[in-house]
Amino acid sequence: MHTARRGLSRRDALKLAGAAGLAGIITVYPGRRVFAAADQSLNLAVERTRITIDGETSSAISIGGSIPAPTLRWREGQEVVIYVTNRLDEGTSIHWHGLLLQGVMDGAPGFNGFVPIGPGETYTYRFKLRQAGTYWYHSHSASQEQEGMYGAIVIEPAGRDPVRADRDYVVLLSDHTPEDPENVLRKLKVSEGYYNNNKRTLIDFFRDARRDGLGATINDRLAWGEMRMDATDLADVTGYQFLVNGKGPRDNWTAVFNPGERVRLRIINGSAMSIFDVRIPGLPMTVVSADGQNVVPVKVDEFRFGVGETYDVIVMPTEDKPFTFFAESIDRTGFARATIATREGVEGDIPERRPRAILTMADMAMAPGMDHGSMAGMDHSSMPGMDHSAMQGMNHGNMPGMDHGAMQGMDHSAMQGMDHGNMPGMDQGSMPGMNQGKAGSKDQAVGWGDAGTPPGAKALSYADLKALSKAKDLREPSHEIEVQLTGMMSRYIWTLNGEKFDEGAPIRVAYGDRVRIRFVNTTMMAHPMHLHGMFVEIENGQTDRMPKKHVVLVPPGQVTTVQLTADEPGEWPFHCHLLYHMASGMMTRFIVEPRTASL
Ligand SMILES: [Cu+2]
Repeated sequence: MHTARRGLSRRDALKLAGAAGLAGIITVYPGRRVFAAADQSLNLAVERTRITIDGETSSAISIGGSIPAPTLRWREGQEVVIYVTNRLDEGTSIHWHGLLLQGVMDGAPGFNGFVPIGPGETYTYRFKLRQAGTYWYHSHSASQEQEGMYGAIVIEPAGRDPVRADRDYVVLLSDHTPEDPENVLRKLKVSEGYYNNNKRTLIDFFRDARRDGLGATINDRLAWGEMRMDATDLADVTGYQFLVNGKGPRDNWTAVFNPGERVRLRIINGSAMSIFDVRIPGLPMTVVSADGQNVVPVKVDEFRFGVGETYDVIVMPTEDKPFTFFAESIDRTGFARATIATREGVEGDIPERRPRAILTMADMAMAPGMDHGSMAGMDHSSMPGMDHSAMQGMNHGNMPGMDHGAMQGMDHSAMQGMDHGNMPGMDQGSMPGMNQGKAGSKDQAVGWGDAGTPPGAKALSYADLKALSKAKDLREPSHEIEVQLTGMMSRYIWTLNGEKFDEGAPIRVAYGDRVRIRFVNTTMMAHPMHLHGMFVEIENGQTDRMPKKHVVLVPPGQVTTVQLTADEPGEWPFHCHLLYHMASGMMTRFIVEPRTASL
């Protein structure tokens, strides 16, 4: 078992599962704990603790004594029993993210009759595992997830695993703030820009231009400031430490391999608020599973990783050298890092950091049928047919006092109609970093879609995901449910269809219905939309093999459609998985009513 200290080879995992026999409930966290209970049960205590990341210690909450919580290794078909004891002085809960189960076992307070587990109480979860794959579990109470309450779930298939691997590692990404999460939310509500240090210089430019009397010739409704949203708010909380399996970049979690082995990485985004761009320079990743569901293998160099999503990838390092697993948060305030090497204690190069993507008006103009009326503070009349010609009359020759230095990173792609040829006297040479609209330029990434992927490199797109097996329900959806992702960033209110949680009507479908859900993102942020209890299938052109997912990352200003067979009765949480968005109201009830109820 030379590999067991840090990771668990597939063979070892199977051996352990075998040793447990019918009981079969195994929890393993590399290097920390292995328990195999003979009585098919497992005890997990929730308690306050301290966590030390890269030498810095702060407050946290653990499940089962560690952060992340112990990896639960189970087998499809087993019935598992988990006793969760709350040693906090507040209510808690554990939600089994992505698992198909009875509503009350889903662990979301206020849904399906589940009530918070009170201080000192023990709650017994019991459910049969009806699926295989990579999932995770986390608190669904207050902001406890942000404080460390998350762990991985690995369910081995009952039959043969179509994915072959010599090594099997969980790579759980998370974000940790040394600050009290309740404080974070309070500050966000006071001022949405509190954590946004990357103020965009285009705003300054327009402001200055107005101050200098040029405003009359500029359609100032173009300025982002008018939208009461900050164009750089790809993420709205920063100051995070980004972790891999609980370790900061300096502590450097390491996965060990022998050259030539197939290494399976079960990558989970267990962050509260952080969307990442993930890559392993020099090591292509073959995506074999998304959100726990097998897909036709697709080879990529990188992928954008929404909160709550999971991807299993296979890597096959043949050289005896360290590779760096690198996950940059999309606001580029930091990164999570780990190492894949033939031994502990070595490290690979830290790749060059990429520029932050700047959202453009093009991002906002993408959404057909977008309800512009719901975009608070924005002058919608100027949006759909944005009149760039209004800028052509701008007399650039009269801009002697214009501070070109302030134009670094200015996004000209939003000004495509602007005739640069009419700008005599404008010293283009003094505008470093200026991007004349070439998306993907090295200097400045433009638009949500641009992760700064270098030419020739392949970034995963949802369109690439194709389910390994054919869908069971091929009916056309009988009706469509529109879910607008809405918000008022100036007051840090995030909503669905313009209404805060439990202010609007829940979504109701009948058991057995086949429906389409149409997500219309009217905001400037991406929202990873998560449905409990069921998988949705993304309408990505894969006809009878649409990928099944439990989290769908809906880009800013865009529309994403999914289909769903409502085959799990209950009252399921349906929410944005960005923790503070959910906490501020971006959640609803998705009710699957038994047929009898409608008679
Ligand atoms: Cu959100």
